Amino acid sequence: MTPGANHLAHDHRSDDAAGEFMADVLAGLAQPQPLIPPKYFYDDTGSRLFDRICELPEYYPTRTEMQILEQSAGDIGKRLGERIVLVEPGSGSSAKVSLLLKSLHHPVAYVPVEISGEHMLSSLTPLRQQFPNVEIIPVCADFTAGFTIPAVGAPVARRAIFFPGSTIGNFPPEDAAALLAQFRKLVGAGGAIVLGVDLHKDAGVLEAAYNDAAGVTAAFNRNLLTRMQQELGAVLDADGFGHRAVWNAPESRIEMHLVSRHRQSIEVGGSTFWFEADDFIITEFSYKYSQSGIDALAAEAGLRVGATWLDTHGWFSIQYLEA
Ligand code: AVI
Repeated sequence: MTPGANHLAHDHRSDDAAGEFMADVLAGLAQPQPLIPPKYFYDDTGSRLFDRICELPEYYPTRTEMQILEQSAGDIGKRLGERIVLVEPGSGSSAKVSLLLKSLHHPVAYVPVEISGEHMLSSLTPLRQQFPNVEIIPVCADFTAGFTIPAVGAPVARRAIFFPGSTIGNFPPEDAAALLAQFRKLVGAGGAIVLGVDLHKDAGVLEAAYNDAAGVTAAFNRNLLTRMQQELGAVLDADGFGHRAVWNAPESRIEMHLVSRHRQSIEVGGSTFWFEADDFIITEFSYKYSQSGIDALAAEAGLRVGATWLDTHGWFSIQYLEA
């Protein structure tokens, strides 16, 4: 491809992404209860803030899942078997996968799939050094929009998806089942999904995890408004919105809100949206599951739970789903 064509292709892609962001913001703010999808948190700034969230003392999911992986990667590796292609949708900084790759028997390839290309690429160098015999094939894509697993050089026994971090919890249950069904089709018959799922627990522990004392989650939430200013030309006062995270017990989910501190407007894409004091925009759902809820979700996606690993408190789980 000529440099000119390359430049053009890139421009089209960013135009599409900006167009989709604008369309989702306009549709979301026009709802009776305004709501913007959480996937727009993750530009480079948002991805770096999320990495900081994972280190916070209140945010138990990351270290708890790491603990399970450290203890059980050998068992998970045995289940997965030899000559695996391991695909990680929404790989971020690929921090957890090395624990799993280490325990696999002659893995063939690792395919990280990430919307934020720069963040993903910079994190792959140490992985390439650690696993020189594993083909590492990054895919820059929004995994929710569908993607294909690239061809690999060596013979493959099984395709598996690694979806840690309870990212599945950021999808409403019907969308979560549809996403798992899409993963089932990607791995094909005999394939597997290694899924991290956050579990029900004390509401105080849950709310503290999303309202950290250092204010990193608040900055992560408000970064969405900054993106709207910078990328969509929105006219708004980001400091006019506060961060709130609440446990919604009947719906079994944490909700993140941006709460208007006073009467104000957001102007974007030729429309004006008014907010009174205490009106809010929902920016994220983070569903928490029971084991029976996970079994039902898997069944809806045409999968079955072959094994489950837990941490010592029973706060988090890794599920082995068979296609
Ligand atoms: C990525 N996802 C699983 C995180 C969660 O816990 O729902 C996103 C997050 N939002 C606030 N803190 C972390």
